[in-house]
Amino acid sequence: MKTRRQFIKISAAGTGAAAIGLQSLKLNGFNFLSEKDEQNPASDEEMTSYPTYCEVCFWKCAGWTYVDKKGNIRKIIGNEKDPHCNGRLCPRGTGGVGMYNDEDRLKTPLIRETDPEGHQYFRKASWDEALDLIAEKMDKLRQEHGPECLALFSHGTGGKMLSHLVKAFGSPNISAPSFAQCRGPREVGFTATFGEDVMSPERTDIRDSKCLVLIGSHIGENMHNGQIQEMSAAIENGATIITVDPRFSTAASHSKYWLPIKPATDLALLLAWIHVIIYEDLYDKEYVKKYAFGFDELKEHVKNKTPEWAYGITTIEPEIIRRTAREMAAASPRVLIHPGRHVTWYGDDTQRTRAIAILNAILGSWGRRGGFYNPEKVHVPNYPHPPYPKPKRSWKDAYPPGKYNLVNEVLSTGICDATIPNPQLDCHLRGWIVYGTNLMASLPDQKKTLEAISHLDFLVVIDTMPMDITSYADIVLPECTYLERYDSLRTSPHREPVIALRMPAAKPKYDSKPNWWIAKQLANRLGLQDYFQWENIEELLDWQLKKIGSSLNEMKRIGVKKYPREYNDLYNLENLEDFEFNTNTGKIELYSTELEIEDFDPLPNYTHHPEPPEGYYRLNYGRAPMHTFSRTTNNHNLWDLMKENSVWVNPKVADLWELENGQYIWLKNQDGIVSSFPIKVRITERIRWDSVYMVHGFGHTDRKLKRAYGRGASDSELVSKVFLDPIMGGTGMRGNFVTFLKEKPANNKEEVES
Ligand SMILES: Nc1nc2c(c(=O)[nH]1)N[C@H]1C(S)=C(S)[C@@H](COP(=O)(O)OP(=O)(O)OC[C@H]3O[C@@H](n4cnc5c(=O)[nH]c(N)nc54)[C@H](O)[C@@H]3O)O[C@H]1N2
Ligand SMILES: Nc1nc2c(c(=O)[nH]1)N[C@H]1C(S)=C(S)[C@@H](COP(=O)(O)OP(=O)(O)OC[C@H]3O[C@@H](n4cnc5c(=O)[nH]c(N)nc54)[C@H](O)[C@@H]3O)O[C@H]1N2
Ligand code: SF4
Ligand SMILES: [Mo]
Repeated sequence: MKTRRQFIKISAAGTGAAAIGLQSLKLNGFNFLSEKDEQNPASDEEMTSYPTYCEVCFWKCAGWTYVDKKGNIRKIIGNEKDPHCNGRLCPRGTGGVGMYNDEDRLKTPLIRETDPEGHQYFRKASWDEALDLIAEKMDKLRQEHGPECLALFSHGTGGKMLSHLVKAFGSPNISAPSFAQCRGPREVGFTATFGEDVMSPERTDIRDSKCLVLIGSHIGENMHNGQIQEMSAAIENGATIITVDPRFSTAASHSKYWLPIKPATDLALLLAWIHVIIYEDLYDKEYVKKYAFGFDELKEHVKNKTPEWAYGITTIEPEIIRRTAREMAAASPRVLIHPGRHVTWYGDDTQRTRAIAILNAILGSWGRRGGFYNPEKVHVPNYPHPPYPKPKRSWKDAYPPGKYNLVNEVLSTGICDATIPNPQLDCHLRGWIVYGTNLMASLPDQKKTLEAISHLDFLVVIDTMPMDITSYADIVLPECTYLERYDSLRTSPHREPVIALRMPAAKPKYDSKPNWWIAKQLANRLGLQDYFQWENIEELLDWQLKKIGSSLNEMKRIGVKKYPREYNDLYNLENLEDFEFNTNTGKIELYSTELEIEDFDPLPNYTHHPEPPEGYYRLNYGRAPMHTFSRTTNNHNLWDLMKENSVWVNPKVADLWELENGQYIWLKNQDGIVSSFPIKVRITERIRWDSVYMVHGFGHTDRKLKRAYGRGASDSELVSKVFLDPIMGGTGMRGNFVTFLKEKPANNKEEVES
């Protein structure tokens, strides 16, 4: 591997920013935070509020940013009209101000330079200089290799403008880690069954559900706002919660049944549930008769998948499997087996989510109240522009023809594959723009990501913070935070079609700029100005809003606007209306013809996954309520609430290894990779003896993140082994195993700063 690009640490200056007092309040058992600004008692009347929607995670709750007379952002509160949040933000949304006043932010454009001794460093540059250089590199790539050799990684709202630029440039290679590293298998599995995907926010009618089954989904730690509020409402209304999780999660503690399943065996449980529901005659016969295809094949398929069979695999007792199946059937059709969100676990994830979809189908929950509702969104017209050029090649050329036919988004890991030169390919990707995604934390197998990076002609990173990925960039562009900019309208699907506006509450700090300006500036330099014919984003937004009966002025006043449903009923199958599903048979495919055509199992089968070797434990990871991935660990408001992660260890295991609570240890995985930093031991019964657990997003390697650097360990660096989903290329990441090191190993890469 070439080592041309040295890891450069971005320097930061500045002093500490004023802390905002955060006060915890309990909402139906889940911790929410309300903000209490103790330093400045300014009342709401003395402040001006501006509409926004949150960018701390991808639930995008709409809210109001309050600014005092001196222009300081004082607080963010939820917008009552918004169905994503109903007026309440989660701790991260409230603490979002910390993203704005983080003194470690990127402050100016940076360009990589090499001194005469070969030492590489970043030099501050003007915007003109940085944009000229990027345009020059993009143009060279276009001339010499074709525009398809460019890739964009983007996660977050601002990526839309960059995507528009990259499509205009002529490349189809636009990807987010939220597909192949997150919800991809679910979308492919549900589409194969119902002809439609689950979407974000999920179309789950949790609030009206009488029985909610969570398989892994750790709602409560996974803080997707609307879901938590709805789950609290369902619990208050007496819904039965069944949680399947090897760990005693927050959701498990609110459940009637907790099934502490042996990791990696959920498909056996799902097949046994389907068996019980069919063979005890508990399924929704009318619904299945009217809508489903392949019931007889399914019945035959699960004939021997008895609870006794599943017990041997899952360790869940047959009686519990039967009882929970009957609970679901008793609630049918107001039952919801949640499809999950981060579902890239073991590589058979599309088949596992297929089994979830099938279970929902035979219980008649799709299109019914308390099951899956039928979402709608507002269609906002695009500002007129010439058609995009038709790309001649794509990332898929890195694979044999026909591979991943069922994939309708771009695989992030596929971009890496298509960047590493391959003799069978006439072109490989040579330039990356990375917008709002910290690839070192979000992609598994860091060695492969680094290899791909080493083959690039150029790497541009657009971020707000000096993160792990910025250190590998040739050019770094500092974006202003979501509180300092306009963005595209939020048009996510929901029960009622709804739009939300984000507008700046303050001027961009330092020399940072918004994504739309960056995209337009690059377009001007690349001869693509016809794709950006508006002067500024206000003009674009006002034009779009007027086309849908609103205006920028109106939206500045109200922030959120709801529209009537246009196309279909919310519960479109409630009364067993005629309906043609978007599948080959026009039916809900219990037996998938689409998978059969592609030579995959048309009905899901249980497959056994590797077990940890002697002395190793399965590395399990997840979320903490007060952090989002790797993006919030340096946010002083949220850092105050949780400064580092810990590794959860079962007391039996702790005894065996003579580990003590609070002791710092290093983790080593099956490939000999040792965590860069030590992590604190947390001894708890809440984790099984065969696994350990840690919160994702910690263990930052850039010293300029003054709070986050070296705090806790990174699960991402220990996920070196990937179990690829053969159907859609998702990266199963839960088949990694770790052991404990009490001493810092010699030659460990990083040291902890005190
Ligand atoms: N606070 C906060 N909330 C977030 C996010 C965040 O960063 N911070 N991110 C958001 C995003 S993008 C996503 S995708 C979601 C992710 O949230 P989820 O979709 O809920 O996450 P998962 O990773 O699927 O689930 C983690 C749970 O799976 C359990 N688990 C591990 N192995 C197994 C197994 O083999 N079987 C079963 N049944 N369970 C297992 C773990 O113990 C853990 O409790 O969270 C969202 N919400
Ligand atoms: N090992 C492991 N890998 C995972 C997961 C896991 O739990 N464990 N989770 C997976 C899941 S579910 C998902 S969805 C993905 C998430 O993957 P990512 O979306 O890549 O998540 P982050 O690590 O938070 O990276 C976000 C980056 O965006 C930057 N950023 C924040 N706001 C802005 C902004 O306004 N503008 C710009 N330009 N940049 C901004 C942040 O500083 C940070 O560098 O990761 C996946 N990968
Ligand atoms: S759930 Fe929390 S972090 Fe996510 S968008 Fe809503 S308020 Fe922001
Ligand atoms: Mo995700």
